[in-house]
Amino acid sequence: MNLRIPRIMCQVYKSRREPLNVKLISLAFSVFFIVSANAQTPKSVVVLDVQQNANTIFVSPVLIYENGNFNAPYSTLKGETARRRFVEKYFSSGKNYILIFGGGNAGSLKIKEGYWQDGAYAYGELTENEPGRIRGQLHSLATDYDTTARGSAWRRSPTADERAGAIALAKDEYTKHGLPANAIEKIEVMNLTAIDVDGDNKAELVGSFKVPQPNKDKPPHFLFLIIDGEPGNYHAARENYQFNPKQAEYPLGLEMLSDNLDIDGDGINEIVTFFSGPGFKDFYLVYQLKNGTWGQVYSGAGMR
Ligand SMILES: [Ca+2]
Ligand SMILES: [Ca+2]
Repeated sequence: MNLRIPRIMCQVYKSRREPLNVKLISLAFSVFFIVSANAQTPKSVVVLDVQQNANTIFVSPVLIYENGNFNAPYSTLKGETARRRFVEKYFSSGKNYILIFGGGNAGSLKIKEGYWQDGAYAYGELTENEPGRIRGQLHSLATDYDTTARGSAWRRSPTADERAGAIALAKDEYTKHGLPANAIEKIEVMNLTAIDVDGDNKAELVGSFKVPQPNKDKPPHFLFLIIDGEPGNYHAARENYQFNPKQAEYPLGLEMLSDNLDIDGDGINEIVTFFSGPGFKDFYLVYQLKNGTWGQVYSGAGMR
């Protein structure tokens, strides 16, 4: 209760000193809001990252999609206020979200408690049909945008052929980056997941690879790939090669799949990935397929 009083006071204070041009801008936004409410694409979608460690469900904000733009969930320039308002709006106890696993509806996520004091995050509860699917290093997503009408939704481990083809492609990419063959032979698959971003029931692959340096205490060469095509005829539809030789404290550069989700409602799922940073701060990227090319449409620092 005591948190609400200053917020209301703040709003009253703000409205008293609003100049005319601010009122005109807000009127323009109101008109736009009415128009866009009739469009097929959602006007505002929140996307959350979901992890499970033991019985703890940890939720953190990835982005808000609004009026065609992928935006940070809140401004970090406005200090605690913006962060607190985000948590009060989206992480209030009892709020429900649609859990996304494999690009589609996988049950629901209920917020147990949200925190803004030292970051924006929440703990939650899953009421999914198959609990335990997001255990271990896997992440999933949650959203307030109803995805039940979507086509095929699945996410699986690769077949032996898919795995062999993906590793062969990753080795080729490492060769292009100048790594010697004897180093590339030490390649490790950190994660390789088959998903279906376009609903044609044919798999696309998302892979995270590592080639260690001879001295294992030194930072490895990381490679993230979105892979298109058929086993034996794969190509890298998107690549992120990361080698940070001076970095020593944590594995900065390992980019992993969170999940895929059609955020903008155009029928093709965007791919959401995360980098783990220090202090459990994650950094998120979103890739979108447009005109046959996977472009990066969003990057956001962990909102902690
Ligand atoms: Ca597909
Ligand atoms: Ca889309």
